[in-house]
Amino acid sequence: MQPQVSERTAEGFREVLRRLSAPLQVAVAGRIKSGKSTLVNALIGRRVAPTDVGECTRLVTRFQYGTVDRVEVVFHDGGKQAIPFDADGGIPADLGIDLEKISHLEAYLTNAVLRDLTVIDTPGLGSLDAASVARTEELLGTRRGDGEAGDDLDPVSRNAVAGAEAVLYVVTQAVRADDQQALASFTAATASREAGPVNAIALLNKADTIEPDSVSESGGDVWTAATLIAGKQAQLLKPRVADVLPVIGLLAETAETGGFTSADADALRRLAALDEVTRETLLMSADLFTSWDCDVPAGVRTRLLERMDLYGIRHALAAIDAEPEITAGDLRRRLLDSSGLAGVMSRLDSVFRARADGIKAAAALASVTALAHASGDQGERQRVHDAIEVLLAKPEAHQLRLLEALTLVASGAVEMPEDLAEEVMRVGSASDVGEQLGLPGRGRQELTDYALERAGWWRSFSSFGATPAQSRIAHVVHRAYFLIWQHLRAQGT
Ligand SMILES: Nc1nc2c(ncn2[C@@H]2O[C@H](COP(=O)(O)OP(=O)(O)O)[C@@H](O)[C@H]2O)c(=O)[nH]1
Ligand SMILES: [Mg+2]
Repeated sequence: MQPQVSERTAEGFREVLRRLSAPLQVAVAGRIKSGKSTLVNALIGRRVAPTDVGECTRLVTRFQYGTVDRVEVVFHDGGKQAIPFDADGGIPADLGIDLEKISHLEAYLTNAVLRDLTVIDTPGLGSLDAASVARTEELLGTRRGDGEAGDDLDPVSRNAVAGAEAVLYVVTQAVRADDQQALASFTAATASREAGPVNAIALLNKADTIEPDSVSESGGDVWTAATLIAGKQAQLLKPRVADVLPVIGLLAETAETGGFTSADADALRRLAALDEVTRETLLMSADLFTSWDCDVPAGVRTRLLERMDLYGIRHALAAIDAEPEITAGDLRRRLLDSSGLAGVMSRLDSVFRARADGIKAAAALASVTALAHASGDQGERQRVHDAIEVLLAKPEAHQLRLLEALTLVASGAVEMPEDLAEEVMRVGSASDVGEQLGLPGRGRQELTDYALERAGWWRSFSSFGATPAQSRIAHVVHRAYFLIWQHLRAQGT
C-alpha cells in the first residue's frame, strides 16, 4: 500500500508498524500529586521516577525495556543527551538543563515488567504549571503539538501515532468532573471512537489517607472504606474504565523497591515496645509522630513516615504486636499485601497484557484512519479507507471486532440485558478459557460442550429477538465462542 500514498503518510504508517511490534504503551495519568510516579516505581520495582518535588516531576518519562540501564533527555529538536542516574539509582530530580528545550525523558531499564509494557509517567493534568499540563496533554493526544522542526510528521499525524495505547488513571478520594473529561479525551484520542474499559483502568490511590468514618458502612476500616469509595467512583467513571481499584502506592513502592530495610524493621520494633501512652500520642498525627519526645531518633521516625505514612506504621506495629518475632522480610510482605498492589498487577494482566495485541491493533487502526484523514489528498484518503474495510472483513480481525463489541456494550452504546452484557464482558476480557466461559477450573470436555452450546445460542439470538445493534454484537460473540470451541477441540486431538 505504501507506494500509493504520499511520503508523509507512508512515514506515519511506518511509525504505526513500528509501534505494533513494540510493547504496549501504558500512560500513568492523573492530577499532580496523586501519586503517579510513586506507583510507577512500585510497578517497575525500582525507585527510579522522582516523586514529590523537583523539575523532573514536571516532565514526561517513558520507561522501556533495555539491556543496559540508562536515561536520555530527548530535546524538541530531536537531539538526545545521556544523563547519569543519581547515587540511589534514580533519575535525578533536577537536570540543570533548560526545561523548555526538553521534549521528554527516555529511561531504558532491564526490569522484567517492562518487557511487555512500556510505562509512561506524566506530570499530570490540573497542575498550576501550564507547561506540565501541555506536556501531559500532548502525550495523551488531547492537544495538538507545535510541529517542531526536524519532525517528519505534521502535528496532527504525529499526535495520531504518539498517544499511549492504554492508560492507568490515578485518582484520589475526590473524583472531579474534569477527571472524567480528561479520561474521555484520552480515549477519544487513542481509539478515535467511543471510550471504553478496553484500555483504561483507574486506581484509587492513597487509600491509606481515607477517613473510614467519613464512609458509612465502612465499620471504621480503611480498606473497606476505600473499596466502597472505589465502587462509587466506578459508577461515575463507568463507561470509561474497566475498574477502579483501591491501592496504597506509597506502601507498594516501599515494599517493592527495597525501600523497607531491616533497620526500618528494628525501628518499628522499638516503637512497638514503647509505653501505650507515648505510642498512641505518636500515632495521632504526622506532626506528633516526628516531633513528640521518645527514644527512637526523630530522623529515623521521619524516614518511616516518608516511606509508610501513619497507616503503614500502624499496620506494621499491629503486625509486630501480633507476632513479636516477625522478621523484616515478613513485615515487608505484610506491607505489600496491605498495599493492594497484587490486585493492580492482576488487573494489568487481565486487562492490558492479555489483550495487548488487540489494543495495539485498535490503536494502529485509529492511527491509520487519522493519518488518512490528515492527508490532503482525497484519493489517498479513499484508498486507505477501502483497505481498512477489506482488513476488517478478514477473520483475523475478529479480536478487533470483539474489543469493539465489548466497548459498545460496556459503554452502554448498545443496550443488552444485564446477564448478557456480563457474558460479553467475560468472553472478551478474561485471559483464561475457563474464566472466559465462566467455568473456571472445569475439564476440557465440559468447556468444549459449553462453548458450542453458547455459540449456538448467540447465533440464534443474532437472528431472532435481537435489535439490529444487538445482532451485530451477537455475531461477534457467536464467533468468539466458535473460535474457543475450535481451539478446545484442537487441544483434545
Ligand atoms: N499517604 C500516601 N502518600 C502517597 C501515596 N502515594 C504517593 N504518596 C505521596 O504523595 C506525594 C506525591 O507523589 P508523586 O508520586 O510524586 O505524585 P505525582 O505528582 O502524581 O507523580 C509524595 O509525597 C508521595 O510520597 C499513598 O498511597 N499514600
Ligand atoms: Mg510525578
